[in-house]
Amino acid sequence: MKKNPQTSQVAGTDSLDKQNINEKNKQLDLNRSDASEQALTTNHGVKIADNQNSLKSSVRGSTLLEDFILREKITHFDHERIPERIVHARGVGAHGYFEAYPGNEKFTKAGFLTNTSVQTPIFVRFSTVQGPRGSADTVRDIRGFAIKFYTQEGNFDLVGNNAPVFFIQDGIKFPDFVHAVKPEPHTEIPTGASAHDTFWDFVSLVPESAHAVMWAMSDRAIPRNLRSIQGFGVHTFRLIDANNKAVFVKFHWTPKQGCAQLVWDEAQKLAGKDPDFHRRDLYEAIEAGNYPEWELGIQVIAEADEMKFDFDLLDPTKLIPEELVPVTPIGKFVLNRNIDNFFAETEQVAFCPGHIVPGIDFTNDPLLQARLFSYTDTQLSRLGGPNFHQIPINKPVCPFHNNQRDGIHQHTIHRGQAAYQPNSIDNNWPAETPAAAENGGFESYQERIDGHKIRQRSESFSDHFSQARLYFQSLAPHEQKHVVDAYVFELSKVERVHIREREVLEVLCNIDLDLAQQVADQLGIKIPANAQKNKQASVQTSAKLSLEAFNPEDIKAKKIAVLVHDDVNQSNIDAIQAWAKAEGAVAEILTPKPAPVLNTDKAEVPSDGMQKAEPSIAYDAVIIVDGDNYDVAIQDGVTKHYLLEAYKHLKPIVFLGDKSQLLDDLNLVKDEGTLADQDFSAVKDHFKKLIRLHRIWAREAAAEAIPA
Ligand code: HDE
Repeated sequence: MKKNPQTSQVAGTDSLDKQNINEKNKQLDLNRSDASEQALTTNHGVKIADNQNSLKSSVRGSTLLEDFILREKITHFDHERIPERIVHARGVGAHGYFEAYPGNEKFTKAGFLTNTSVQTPIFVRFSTVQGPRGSADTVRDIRGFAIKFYTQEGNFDLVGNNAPVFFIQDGIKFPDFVHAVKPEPHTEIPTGASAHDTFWDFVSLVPESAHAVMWAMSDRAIPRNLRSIQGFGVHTFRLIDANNKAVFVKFHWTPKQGCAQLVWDEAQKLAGKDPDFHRRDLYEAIEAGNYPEWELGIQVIAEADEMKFDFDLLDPTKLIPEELVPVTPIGKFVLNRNIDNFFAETEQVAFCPGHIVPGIDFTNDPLLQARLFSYTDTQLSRLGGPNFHQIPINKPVCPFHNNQRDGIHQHTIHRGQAAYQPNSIDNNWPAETPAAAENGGFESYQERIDGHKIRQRSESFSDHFSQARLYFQSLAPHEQKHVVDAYVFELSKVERVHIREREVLEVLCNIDLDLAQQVADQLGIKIPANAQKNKQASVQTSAKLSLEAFNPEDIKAKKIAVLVHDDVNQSNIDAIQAWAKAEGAVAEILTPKPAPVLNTDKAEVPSDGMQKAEPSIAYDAVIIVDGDNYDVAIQDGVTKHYLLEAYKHLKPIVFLGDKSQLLDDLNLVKDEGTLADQDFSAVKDHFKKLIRLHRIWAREAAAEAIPA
């Protein structure tokens, strides 16, 4: 993963005003330390003559306490770790920019959403929820998708997930939910998995979790890479225009790259063979100039329509079907620069849903309300004190001044005698800004509140099952099958039979009897004849809930494994490489050993990696190239396993020339995704279409016969 110096600069920003981006870069530059050609010193600037030996009383004598160089080095090392995030500990980040589309003034006065001539710098952090910092990327889990917008009016943090709904309705249940899903306290098992008793105990007792659990059991929770996930703000927010008129909104972000998922066997294998699979993919795509891009959109609901749905807008376990309220695109964002240092940027970035700017406001969603407190509070212990906003990755690009002073790790040297307000010594500076739109002072939306103090859940939050069914019924048949498989897999890991039964009989039966029956049959659970069907949602299916609605237009950055052996046909290799280059895809020549192979003219074909070390699970499609070498290929267990595994994982495979015989010799059932021809050029268009569609779903039954 060598860094390309060209892409470490911001690219793709030519057309627009770069002022904002440059400001953030300048700010980060001030804090970057590049030590090449610099002397090694202590933290206080003393040049070090010997960094290999501590100071001793004689060559074989005891170490001296006076060795301030040794003590400083060891002391710093002893304190290198900070607490990892309680949830979302495993993450990966990148820099980029946001551009607003024209016409958003009708919704909001927020400058970064209305000024189309500015590129607003952003930092994005993707994460899994359950696993610790060192856990695997490809586990079954919801993905966090947090965006920090460094706007001219302050930082706006949109801290979302790749599912539009959450597991609980009220923040007071969050510690319970997290304790249940995290590794169990007596063993600290399992890492990066929800397939264990405490998770299923909790969710089977808390039916409001039914909808989000369905998302977690679906293919959404095993994304192929992070470039191909959607993002959702989950809660309903408010946008406020220049006349202080408010609308309700749900935020959506949709990948231009399309959506794509792993198959479960592949996800599990990747967790072992390349636990950094998603991290590596994002880094390499950005280094190669394949900048991932998302469109930011909103579902807009007029204040007068707040009560018109058969669910409550304040309930975070509900989505708004796009058939009822379409998504209006309001801008796009691009990730185009990798981090320089994981700790300084990705680990120290501090998001908070409470970071909003004029033109955006909260609603009374009780989950959101608890989040507003939690995130800043957690940074006090993670980042060690109240000045974490001064850490370069968290610092706003706009000026910020107030009378907050001192505290651990204060970096600013505040000038002046008056650190209070009102003051006459400094003319009352820093001064308040009146709230009118043209001035820019923040003003909370003046929502009318009239009620009794009460600990109670609104009756309008009480339907927990109809949207879970809406989601299940909106999935394509292969996606539904994966949901069934996921419930069976997870519940098979639950040791207590009563928990399995409760989930099937009291949750799944209420969602969809057909789903419940399929899971029950495999677990050996009997469903009583009088099992209830729950009420249906007003919308029965919603097209944009299936991943099938998000196929990409092209095959940019898709990875193709090209299997070769000695005496390979060079002309097909040339055709493959020219085609991949033209399509922006990545074709890698994989050889039996790291050394080059020879083509039929005895010229060397360089290796991009060896088949044993670059498994099929890391690629989107496979080609095996022809040559005078069938006997070698059919004897090569690694190559045979490669093809069988790619077939099992439903990938398009091209068998060139003599290699078409492998289809019979490996007992593979021919289908739309097994292409055989003499000439790569003859199959390339069909191959491209299959890669774009990502998997050969029709092969699933045949693939079950292939050993994992
Ligand atoms: Fe979080 N969440 N959360 N969460 N969350 C954290 O903040 C919390 C919730 C989400 O990349 C923590 O800095 C509470 C919903 C993301 O740094 C913590 C509640 C959604 C990230 C916290 C929720 C999220 C976090 C852990 C219920 C989707 C990673 C460390 C009231 C809309 C951000 C930290 C990053 C992180 C609390 C519910 C998304 C403990 C109390 C709903 C993407 O403060």
